[in-house]
Amino acid sequence: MCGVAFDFDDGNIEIIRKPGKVRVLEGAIWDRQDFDLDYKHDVHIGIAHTRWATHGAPSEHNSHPQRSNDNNDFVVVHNGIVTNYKDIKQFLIKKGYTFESDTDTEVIAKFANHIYNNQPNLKFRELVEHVIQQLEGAFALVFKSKHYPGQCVVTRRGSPLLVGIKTKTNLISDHIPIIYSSKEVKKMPLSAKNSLGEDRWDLRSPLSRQNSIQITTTDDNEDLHPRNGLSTSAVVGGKLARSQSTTQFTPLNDDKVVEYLFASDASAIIEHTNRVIYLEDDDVASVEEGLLTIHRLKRTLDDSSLHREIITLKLEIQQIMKGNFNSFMQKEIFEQPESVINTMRGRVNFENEAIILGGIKDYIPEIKRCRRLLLIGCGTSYHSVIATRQILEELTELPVMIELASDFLDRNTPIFRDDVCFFISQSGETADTLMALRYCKQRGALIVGITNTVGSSICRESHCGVHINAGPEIGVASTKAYTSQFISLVMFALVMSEDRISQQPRRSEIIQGLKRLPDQIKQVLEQDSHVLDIAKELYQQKSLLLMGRGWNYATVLEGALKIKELTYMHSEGILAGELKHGPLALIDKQMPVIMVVTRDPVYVKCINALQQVLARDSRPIIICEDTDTETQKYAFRSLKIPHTVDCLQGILSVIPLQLLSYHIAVLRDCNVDCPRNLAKSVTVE
Ligand code: UD2
Ligand code: MG
Repeated sequence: MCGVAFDFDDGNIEIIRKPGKVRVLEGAIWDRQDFDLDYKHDVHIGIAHTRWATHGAPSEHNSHPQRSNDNNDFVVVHNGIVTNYKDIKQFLIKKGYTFESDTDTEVIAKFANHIYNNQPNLKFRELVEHVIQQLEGAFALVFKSKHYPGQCVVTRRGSPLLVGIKTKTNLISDHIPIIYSSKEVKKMPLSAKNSLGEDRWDLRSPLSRQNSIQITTTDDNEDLHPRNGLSTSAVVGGKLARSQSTTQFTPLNDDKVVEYLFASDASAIIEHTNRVIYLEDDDVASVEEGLLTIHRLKRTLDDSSLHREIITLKLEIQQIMKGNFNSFMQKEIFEQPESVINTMRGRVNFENEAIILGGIKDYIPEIKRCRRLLLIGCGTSYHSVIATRQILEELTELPVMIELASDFLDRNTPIFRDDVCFFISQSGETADTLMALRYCKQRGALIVGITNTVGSSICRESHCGVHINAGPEIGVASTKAYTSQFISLVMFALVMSEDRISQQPRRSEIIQGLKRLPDQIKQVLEQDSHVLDIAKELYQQKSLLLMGRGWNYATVLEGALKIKELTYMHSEGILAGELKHGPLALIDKQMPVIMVVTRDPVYVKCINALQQVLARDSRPIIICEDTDTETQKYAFRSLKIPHTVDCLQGILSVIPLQLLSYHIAVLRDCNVDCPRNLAKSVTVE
């Protein structure tokens, strides 16, 4: 989905949007006869957006820029998610506003308009400050308004945003001071009326006075933010105004044309300029009369720097798209501390330990009455259901069947009206899974989707579902989608057990475990160089066996799949309990074995299997808990992971295997992002 908004020569703002690819949008722009693309503006502001659908189906109305009204008084593009948009929407609906999209972003544009109607004297930047005081969640925003011609205001919180500066000449300064407002903009409760019956937004407070601070200190060097391919951008171009204050920089000579480019990611602007400023949370940057200023509402204790540095990027586009990573897969593995947060964002409340899955909330009573749960997927998605089956059984107290979609169809499995069937697919287009979905739907079962792609076939054809919100996954081998599917299913189990008093301690333990996960994932990722060392010892092998049981069985299956698909090496995930029934015959001194042993109820059984392997002279690589020195003694090499709640341990134990498969693939010279014979979304049977 994509769209642009730009200044029309009559002073209005024109918006063109398309649900499809950028190419389609470009075609639509050229096709328009009613405006002159060669018209020369002194100052021009255009804003544009491309994104994955996250709110509602892909359509023109759900594309950005979103607007305040038919006149396009305020237009905005947004990356991120506003978690309290429903409250704001409710407030605005009471005020008589009507909505045309399913997005969270539309409330931002409408809210800006609402504030403007009450306080037309505010500066554009101040108005935006009022808006963001009400927003919860994550955002990078670019605003443009008919009421503030030639101006553009941008801001961020939690989502990346940078300013590119393009001039023909050198800049005098290599930083921009931050201007702190002395006046606080207070967050108001979102009730339509206060006790006097007046509009609470009718603040009519005097304009906030500027307090500019111009002491400079050294700033922390900002690293490039690896991002997920979304891009928001705005281009502001124009002549620099004569009045120059010390808070702005100016090009050195007469050629005073400067262009500002706001974007979520350097890859969006690198072809125009390599000079950028990375904005920080709650920075509000605005361009007015060709001058860029950066404001913050108030100075807090953590505001160590008084300016934002202008950085010169030295990277190629490809490199920037992948951040500092060599491939998308590697980038996606390292994104997991953030992607798991995105999966939980707005859903898990760690304070009161409540979970809300908005997409299935209304169906929970029906699901609770079902006679069994079926979870159906292929490949990695199937492994996510193996990983969570036990916690689902424990917390739902329902029979849980798990199925590979193709096999499920082959068997013509009986399905009943009181079955609840889950379909798990990253792309939402997996052909086998989709056909299994249709098969179950025909038989009257309730259909629940777990997908990463809004508007996908599975999403559309399911009765309800959960978007895992892991962000686009480009590498063919799934990594962050797996951990996010895993968490989504755990969240579902938690929702199902919400009112069982006996399960409260268990739920509480899991929710606290979820809270620690992002940091623990970071700790596992820190082992990367150690994993590389192990990969160097393994990459010339023909075969690799992985063993585990209980909570870690899914991990060894998923690890083996990653190794197969990326390195073309034979690899097998073996249930440690099955060892004596065949696989033990494979074990000797030469056969590389990886075992996952964590301290959970099957620990002793795992140690047992380990002993049998050791008795055949094997030199196992063991993935175990960092504090478990006992098990480490048996290991030829060990990969240490932090301890977490049993049902979440698989999220931490799979990551070393993702890294291992990645490194082995690189060492074997395989194309990591596009393994041979495989496609990202398998849309054929
Ligand atoms: C919604 C918004 C989210 C955020 C949040 C705030 C969307 C897509 N999501 O998230 O961005 O604003 O509300 O509370 O607008 N669905 C299916 N099949 C699937 C997956 C989802 O039918 O495979 C349906 C689901 O039943 C729901 C809708 O799609 O009606 C959105 O699902 P979600 O998981 O994104 O919902 P939620 O409430 O977490
Ligand atoms: Mg649906």
